[in-house]
Amino acid sequence: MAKRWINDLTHTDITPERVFLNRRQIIAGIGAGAISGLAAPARAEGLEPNSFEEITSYCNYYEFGTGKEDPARNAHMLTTSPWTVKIDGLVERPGEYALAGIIDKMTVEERIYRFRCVEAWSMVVPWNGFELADLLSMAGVKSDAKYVAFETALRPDEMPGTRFPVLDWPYVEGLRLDEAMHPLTIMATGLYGKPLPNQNGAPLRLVVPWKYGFKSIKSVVRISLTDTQPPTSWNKANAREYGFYSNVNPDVDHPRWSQASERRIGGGLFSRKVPTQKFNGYDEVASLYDGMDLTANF
Ligand SMILES: Nc1nc2c(c(=O)[nH]1)N[C@H]1C(S)=C(S)[C@@H](COP(=O)(O)O)O[C@H]1N2
Ligand SMILES: [Mo]
Repeated sequence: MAKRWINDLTHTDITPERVFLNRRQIIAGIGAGAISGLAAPARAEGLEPNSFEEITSYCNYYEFGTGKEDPARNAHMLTTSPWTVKIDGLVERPGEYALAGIIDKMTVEERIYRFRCVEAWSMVVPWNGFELADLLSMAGVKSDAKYVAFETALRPDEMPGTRFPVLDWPYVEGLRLDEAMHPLTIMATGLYGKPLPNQNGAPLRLVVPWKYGFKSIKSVVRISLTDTQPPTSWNKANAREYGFYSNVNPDVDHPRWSQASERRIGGGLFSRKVPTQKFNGYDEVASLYDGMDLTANF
């Protein structure tokens, strides 16, 4: 069992959306020179979250189209209730788990994470949800399990993007078991204290804040414990560009773009590029990769 991480953020650490907007207007009013000398803080908790509007209007969710604005336009078509998650493979208690029942058993907490996409941009999102470790413990991980495989819903009637072979549907992702059990790995059920908008992966999506955005699979319907490394959608689509690990790493460039810096989405003054931090600044995950060549295992 991974050691439990105690989240010291409380609800009051999350700036209410309205207050935050006002504060940003105030910040925008002061001279740029006054704050331009500040280096970006290491931890997402120290960064100003993106607005609800930014987080929900600039998305990636190819089941609803490949444009960044397509998910906001189309994802309302997805029926998210009732929702069941099949948990199977190397678990003691496999089954179809009703999401409503799962949430009753979990401690829902709000956390702010710096969440990055692969195209060298980033947002800071106040997610709420629960640790994946708690969900896996509920199902009972067998001792021979080594990986966790995830699968998104595939409903061509509700997901117009899946009528085109842009990816090999359904969208799939995977984590090594120790990554999955790490307390920073959560299943998000909401953001800004509201239910998760469909375009952000309602009703249940993975968030792995030290990895590139595509690892954080949306609208999860199946979680399987396996003893072999599961396939992942972007690796299947282009193995040279997308590896299994996909840890945020400024030292390993994507073949088509630098990954040394990132642009914060939105926020005027904050939209300048900032240096990317290894593991997105979450140094506590570094030991998961001790002895591994992260250039080969990108
Ligand atoms: N099922 C599914 N999950 C997905 C994707 C997708 O296309 N389909 N896109 C991924 C990518 S590339 C990113 S950057 C993040 C974006 O999450 P956000 O739109 O909530 O910011 O979702 C990831 N999860
Ligand atoms: Mo992405």
